[in-house]
Amino acid sequence: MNKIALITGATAGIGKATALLLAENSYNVIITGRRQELLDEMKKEIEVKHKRNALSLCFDVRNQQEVEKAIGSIPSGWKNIDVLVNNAGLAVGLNPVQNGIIDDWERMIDTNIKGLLYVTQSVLPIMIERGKGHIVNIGSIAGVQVYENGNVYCASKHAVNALSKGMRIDLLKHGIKVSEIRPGLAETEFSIVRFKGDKEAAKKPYIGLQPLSGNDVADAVLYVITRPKHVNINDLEITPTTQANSYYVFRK
Ligand code: NDP
Ligand code: 8X3
Repeated sequence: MNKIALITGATAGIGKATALLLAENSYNVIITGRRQELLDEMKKEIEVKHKRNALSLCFDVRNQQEVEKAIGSIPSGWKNIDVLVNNAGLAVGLNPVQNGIIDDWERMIDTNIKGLLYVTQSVLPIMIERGKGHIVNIGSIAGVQVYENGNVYCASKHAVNALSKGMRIDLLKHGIKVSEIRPGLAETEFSIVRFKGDKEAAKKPYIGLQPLSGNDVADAVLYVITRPKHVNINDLEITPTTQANSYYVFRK
């Protein structure tokens, strides 16, 4: 029996790379995001190229009712979710807190914290009933460090860090593993979203270095979920070789 993995935010970047890598490694994948056309393309690619099954669910993780409806609609053959990758997330804006835009704050808090909670709570009854499962939260180095103008994004990823620890404790007795992966600079659509479509500004964080790719982080997800049953990777931090942390980056 092939295992089933549900990946949120599978239409781009880390989530897309993860869904494709897991499909390549014999997982049947449930792919989610808000862009239906991209989900359709992904589903086709997974089925044709990787010869794996894919189920796509189009919903906004910020809307609790939509989340519940989408997860509730999963057909019986797909219900036994082995792995949940809570990846959907974003940074919007990079302003000092005094100039912060309320809508940006709400988008980050609602997506990165509340969305992760809504999806987790919808999937958990299935894992609890089976007495097994693995939740992988995509945090960030911004979840353990704070940098100038990163205020609310960093706070949201600090919340992911705290939630990962809290979930791990609460789910111990249910045999459910919880891991957090904290990437550093990864070149995806992340920066384009953070700079609201300004492609020039979006390139700047990656100048003079080789950032991580979505595939590099996907590889870490695959490692974490393929450890033996009695082993859990609690935290895995992954940065480009030329990045030590949020403050020290060596650029040529
Ligand atoms: P991308 O912008 O490339 O991908 C983000 C994904 O999240 C998209 O598939 C998007 O899908 C989905 N998404 C965003 N908002 C929502 C929403 N409200 N409902 C459903 N899906 C949503 O960024 P990354 O791949 O880089 O980011 C993935 C995760 O990695 C995020 O949690 C991010 O914080 C984290 N991260 C990224 C780093 C980086 O440097 N890139 C470093 C550290 C952590 P759609 O638009 O179709 O809804
Ligand atoms: C994304 C990495 O350094 O832009 O979480 O916060 S960073």
